[in-house]
Amino acid sequence: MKRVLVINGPNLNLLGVREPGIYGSLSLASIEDNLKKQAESLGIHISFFQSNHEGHIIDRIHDAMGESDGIIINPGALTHYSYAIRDALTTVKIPVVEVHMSNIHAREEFRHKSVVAPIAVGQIAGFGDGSYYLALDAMGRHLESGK
Ligand code: CA2
Repeated sequence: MKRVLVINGPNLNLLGVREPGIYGSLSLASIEDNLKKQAESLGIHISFFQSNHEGHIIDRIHDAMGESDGIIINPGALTHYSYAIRDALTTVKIPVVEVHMSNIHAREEFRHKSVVAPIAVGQIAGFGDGSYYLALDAMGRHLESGK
């Protein structure tokens, strides 16, 4: 059974609590519940991690070595400037799918750049909570392909 870790970065613990206009009305716990059901039907073991602290996210990425076959990550605003998260993801050599609820390319200029995307298998953005489900499907297909 393939093991996938879903990481969410700063402020994503507030999903469903504030700014439903941009990020929808589902809480992170509800999205994780949906992902758990989807993972069951795909035969994937899934686990979750959220932190508002860059260093904790980096520690979790390190701990994924030998433990996870794929990482789905929404690094939040760290997407746009954290070379440390990019380096951690590169170092552990685990395939990465980057996720964003909003279409970062249609928002403010500073959100257009992702320092993570160049080291990811791919990026999914703009589908609200659906971005996470598309990412799990994409990760499943990537792991199946054996590439
Ligand atoms: O669209 C995304 O998923 C983002 O990663 C969300 C980040 C933002 O900085 C990125 O540019 C795009 C922000 C997450 C903030 O989440 C909140 C959720 C509810 C209320 C307030 C913030």
